[in-house]
Amino acid sequence: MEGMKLPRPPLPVFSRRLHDARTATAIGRWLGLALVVCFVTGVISHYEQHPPAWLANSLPSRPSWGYRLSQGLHVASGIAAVPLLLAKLWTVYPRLFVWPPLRSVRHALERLSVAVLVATALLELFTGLLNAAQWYPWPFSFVPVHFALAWVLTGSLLLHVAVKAPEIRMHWRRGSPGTLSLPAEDAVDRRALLTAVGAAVGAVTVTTAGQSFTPLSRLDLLAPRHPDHGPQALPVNRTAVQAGVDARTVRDWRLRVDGPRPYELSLDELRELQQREVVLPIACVEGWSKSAHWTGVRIRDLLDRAGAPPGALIRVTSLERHGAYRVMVMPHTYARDPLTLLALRLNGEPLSFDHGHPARIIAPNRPGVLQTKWVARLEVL
Ligand SMILES: Nc1nc2c(c(=O)[nH]1)N[C@H]1C(S)=C(S)[C@@H](COP(=O)(O)O)O[C@H]1N2
Ligand SMILES: [Mo]
Repeated sequence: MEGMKLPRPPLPVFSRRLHDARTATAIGRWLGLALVVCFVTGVISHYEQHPPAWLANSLPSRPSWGYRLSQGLHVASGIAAVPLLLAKLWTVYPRLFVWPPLRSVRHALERLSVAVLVATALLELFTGLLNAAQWYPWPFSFVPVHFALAWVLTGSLLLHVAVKAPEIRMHWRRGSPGTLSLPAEDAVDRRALLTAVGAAVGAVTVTTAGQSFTPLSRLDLLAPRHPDHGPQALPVNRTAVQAGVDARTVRDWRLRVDGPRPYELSLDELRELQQREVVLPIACVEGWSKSAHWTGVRIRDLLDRAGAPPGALIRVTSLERHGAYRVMVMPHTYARDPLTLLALRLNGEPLSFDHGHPARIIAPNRPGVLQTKWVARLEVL
């Protein structure tokens, strides 16, 4: 492009203050950390819900709080990334106006990769936030798009860090070689900016983390869910009315267990079997979690009675007619775990319709979407 001197249009002019590499690096490393935590926990969540064939019957059922922790971190790191991303974009946006806009092929590729990085980061955080609010105002299906964008985002982030490695190294710490040439009087402003960004991250975290981290539930002001709000002290995602389940639908309800020795049981017969009590959380993929006391029959006991082989994969079907979570497949690791119940009671009362009356699944270390409500049938596959 040598010799092609374009006249500079009247673009805005920026003084260097805080639009510099030191500020970008200081914010960028926290943003990078948040995005990496978000990516790793997101991949964990995705493979728990859609395991590849080799994992399908061997996902671990312990620790029982594992999914709650990983999904809590996923949503918290995603929320924390929002103010970090905004601050980072503010710091670097003058580069949008560099002149000439493309200096070389390398420069063009670098700008293109930054454009992809910024676009996917904004889209990923935005769709994730709206998902946590259970609002899906777009024509595409959330899960595959959010998952695919996560890989594009992570790939372009790695590329960006690789391209910028020399600059990052120069500005990593106060006193790094690159920071020595910066005007000393800017350091005060930079510290003020970083403190403000830190305060913003702290504020959004503290006012939302309570949706899954119950010690903070009283500060849970901004999260779309409050862990204490709901029938039987537990939130509800899909209500019985939404699922089309009511007293009429369950009047002749019997649990059907299909295996080498198939059988059926009424609710009264289920209540006569040995009851167990467990304390396990519902950990919703949309970001809220809450522990509860569940009473019911061990899935393992029901399967033994049907003559199921110990390593069998189990299919659970809800009496709900439609809905993405009507059918669930359970690896033997969960089906054989003594904590996994067909629950009949919740927090000392019979299950309400909204929580899955007459019977629902509760298993350790599983996403909420797989804790099937209104169970009608267990099948040994
Ligand atoms: N049959 C059926 N079971 C279901 C669902 C559903 O839509 N249909 N929603 C799931 C989701 S997304 C969650 S988070 C939990 C919530 O359980 P709760 O409403 O008892 O808190 O139920 C799960 N079980
Ligand atoms: Mo959920």
